[in-house]
This record gives sequence, structure tokens and C-alpha cells, in this order.
Amino acid sequence: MKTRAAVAWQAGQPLTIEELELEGPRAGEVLVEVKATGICHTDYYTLSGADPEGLFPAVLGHEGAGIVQEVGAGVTSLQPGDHVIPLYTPECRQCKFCLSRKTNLCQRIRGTQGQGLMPDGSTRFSLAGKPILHYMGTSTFSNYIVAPEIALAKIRSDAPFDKVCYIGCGVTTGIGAVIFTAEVEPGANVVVFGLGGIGLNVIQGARMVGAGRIIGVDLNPAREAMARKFGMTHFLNPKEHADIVDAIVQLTDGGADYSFECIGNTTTMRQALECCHKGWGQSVIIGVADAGKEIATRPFQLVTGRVWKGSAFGGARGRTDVPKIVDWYMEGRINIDDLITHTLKLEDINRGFELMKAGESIRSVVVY
Ligand code: NAD
Ligand code: AHE
Ligand code: ZN
Repeated sequence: MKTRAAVAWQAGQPLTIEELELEGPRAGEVLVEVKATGICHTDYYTLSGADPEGLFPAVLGHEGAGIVQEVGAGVTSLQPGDHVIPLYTPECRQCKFCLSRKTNLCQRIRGTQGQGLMPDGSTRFSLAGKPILHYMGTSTFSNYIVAPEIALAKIRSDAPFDKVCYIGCGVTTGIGAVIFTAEVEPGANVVVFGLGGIGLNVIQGARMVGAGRIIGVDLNPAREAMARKFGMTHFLNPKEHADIVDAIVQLTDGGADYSFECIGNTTTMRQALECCHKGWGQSVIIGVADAGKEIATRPFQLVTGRVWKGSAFGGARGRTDVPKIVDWYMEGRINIDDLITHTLKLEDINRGFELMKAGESIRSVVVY
């Protein structure tokens, strides 16, 4: 069949809208009509050329929602008409990682996923006979996609696609990092570096669990009002403080109980660790740093009890947790609507990247 898609031909170049050939689902695979997709900073990161796994030409996008159109042989958990959110972190419930119960990082198809291929090593997208690669196993910048059954979370059918697509990455990553990765307890002081599409969801997660002080750090002063609406109690702009770590330590009586880095900058990763409280403070890295970048700190920071962690997809197990997060949205327990600042047509997808770069959007969503 044919599908309209935004194709990334090479690093740093705008996407172009093409009509691609899409092969149908093979065994264990599902054809999905994508109804809406968010644009995450990680799409921009890969498009920029800074991702060591970035491959071209490819169909980017990993924050979608849609409807199952057809299932391949052996698919048992989904049928045509089901509403789904594609998962870049699948959940097979059979691999060593899933069975460990210690991580959400299902590795069943990670190898081929990172090569832009389906689990059998081939691609379903092509243009004039030339293969076009998948991305993160999702490629939601295409109106139709083929995805493995284990990489689709079935969600309730009354949830609006143009809002719950954001649960496919940003919402789950931010809220999940608080509740699944850090397990923040009521009353804890939380510091969030970067108040974009991820950091604001960390803030909303911190408020949900009853955190004490919720301190936001961002260079963009325009982020303050939105962050306060989501539960931030104090705002710090690093431009206004000679030493941001010291400013946080002063404000928290010795340091943060939990900090979250939601930028992807190795300098702020170090600050996020070093602003943590001696003896117990935990810092969670969410931001994705450019190829070749490394983090550093004095080992004494860890010797004296600070803990450095990372979180992918908020530590969420997609097929289990994503439907619950959709329920939270439908029950009014989380706010997604105010974070979606722009809704675009596929033809205008490059504008979504421009708005992100200019700091004008929180989330742009493309509606097909
Ligand atoms: P975004 O562009 O919406 O937000 C980034 C924010 O950081 C902006 O508000 C910006 O003003 C602020 N910022 C930039 N440099 C800063 C600095 N030096 N000091 C303070 N603030 C600064 O991006 P996003 O979509 O929220 O993504 C944030 C990061 O999280 C990216 O690196 C993205 O790739 C990563 N990410 C990781 C996961 C994961 O599973 N680990 C999931 C999604 C996104
Ligand atoms: N390809 C990059 C790593 C990118 C990365 O860390 N991705 C996150 C999700 S970001 C979503 O917006 C993730 O889930 N990582 C775990 C994984 O297995 O990729 C690189 O640096 O090579
Ligand atoms: Zn993302």
C-alpha cells in the first residue's frame, strides 16, 4: 500500500513529504494507521546528526497513537479497530530483561530496532524500489506503519489521539521517571533541569506524588509560568546565579532529595548530581547527550552518598503501564492538553522543529 510520510534524507536537512510504499504486516506484526504524533527533542537530536545510531534515509517519529488496520500471522493480543500507542521500548514479557523485573528495557528486538529494521532484518518502507529505514521501531511521521505486536500498547477507544499520542514518549518519560525510576516520596525536595516537554511532566509527576519543594531550572524565562501551573514552587534561571548548584543547596537546606536532568547537556548533568543532598540525594539522567559527550564528577560526590541513575521511557513497561496512564488522563488526573501548544499538519512538520529550536513550543503534535 501507499503511505504519506515525512522522510529524513540526511542529517541537518528538513524533512520532505513523500508517498512511500509500505509492505503489509508479516508474522507477529501489525499494520497501524497513525492518527497523530508528537515531535520530541529526540527526533530533533537524531535529525541533527548527533545520534550515533542515527541512520538515513529514515522515517522518524516515536510519539504516536492510532488504529490497528490489519494483523499478521500469529498476532493474538490485537485486532483491527483496536486503538494503540506504538512503543519504542517494547514489552515482550519473555526476554531476560522483562523477566528480571529489574528494568523496563526489553531487549527482544533492540538490535534490529537500532539498525532501522524490522525484527526479521528487513524494512517495510521503500520509495521507487529504494529502502527507507524505520526509526525506534515506531516511525510515527508516517500515516501508516508496520510495528511488532510487542511494541504496541492497546488503549481505550474513547481517548483522543491528538492528546494521548504524547503518552507515547514525553508524558510517560517524565511522570514515569518520578514514580517508577526514582520512586519519589511525599515531602521530598525535587529539582528539575530543563522545563520542556519532558521536564514539565517530571514536575507534574512530582506534584502527583506529593513532593515538597519542586524547583525548576531553565534558561528560558518563558518556561516559568507554565511550570508553576504544573506544580513548580521555585524557579531558577542559571543566568541569574553565579553558582546554580550553590543556589539549589541554599534553597533546599543542603541539597535536593531527587534531581532530574531533562536537557541532554553534560554540564547540567553534573550540576544535577552535585546539587543533591549528601548521604542520599539521587540524580536521574533523562536527557540524551550528543555523540562523544561524557559525564564527569568527583568520585567523592558518590562516596558521600549521592546516587547517579538514568531513566529510559520513565522506567515504564509499555504494554502494562501506558494504558493506565491513558486512564489517568481520561480521569483528569494528569494534564496533557496545556502542554500541547501547537497542532500541525504533516506538510508543516518542519515548522514543529523550528518552534522547538526557538523555545516557542512545549509540544507540537502533527494530526494526519
Ligand atoms: P525540549 O527542547 O522541549 O526542552 C529542553 C528544555 O531545556 C528547554 O526548555 C530549554 O530552554 C532548556 N535548556 C536548554 N539548555 C539549557 C541549559 N543549559 N540550562 C537550563 N535549561 C536549558 O526537550 P524535551 O522534549 O523536553 O527533551 C529533553 C531531553 O530529554 C532531550 O535530550 C531528549 O532527547 C530527552 N528525552 C529522553 C527520554 C528518555 O527516555 N530518556 C525520552 C524523551 C526525551
Ligand atoms: N540512540 C542514542 C540513544 C537515544 C536514547 O537514549 N533514547 C532513549 C529514548 S529517548 C526518547 O525520546 C532510550 O529509550 N534509550 C534506551 C535505548 O535502548 O535506546 C544513542 O546515544 O545511541
Ligand atoms: Zn521522545
